[in-house]
Amino acid sequence: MRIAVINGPNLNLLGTREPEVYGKDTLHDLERHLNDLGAELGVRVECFQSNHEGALIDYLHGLPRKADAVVINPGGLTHTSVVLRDALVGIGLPVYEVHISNIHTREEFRRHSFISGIARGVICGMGLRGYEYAVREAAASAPAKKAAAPRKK
Ligand code: CA2
Repeated sequence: MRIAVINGPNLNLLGTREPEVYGKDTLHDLERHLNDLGAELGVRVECFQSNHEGALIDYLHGLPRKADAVVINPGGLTHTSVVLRDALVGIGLPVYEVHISNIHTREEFRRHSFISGIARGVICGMGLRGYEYAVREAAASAPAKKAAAPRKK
């Protein structure tokens, strides 16, 4: 079982600003923790972060060959990106959406997510532990069913 953990724009700033909202740990701390957790659970965790929508989509397109589930915090793209949603649907893997903060108690524009409607699960407001919960859940859940192969004549 392989789990891709993806962070979108600005999440490389974790631990450097707004610690009251996003905590004190850096992205590097988070990724190391999730790699250790993967080893403990017997799954492979691969982490990726980009500030570029197109780079995230290119990365997603390569995932069906190397991952069984996606844990994603799309950052601000959560609230704006139809193309990210389309890419997540297109790859056909189970998606777990994570937000560090509770997007429902913040500004009105953060309450809508383009991703939640296609996600298998959504975790928000639990800080960085949300990623851990999502990885545990992805590791425990069955992968998405692959489309049936065409029958031989
Ligand atoms: O709560 C979350 O995880 C968010 O996805 C974070 C996004 C925000 O646009 C979403 O509404 C909710 C922002 C990511 C910015 O990350 C920073 C981290 C540290 C310092 C500054 C920004």
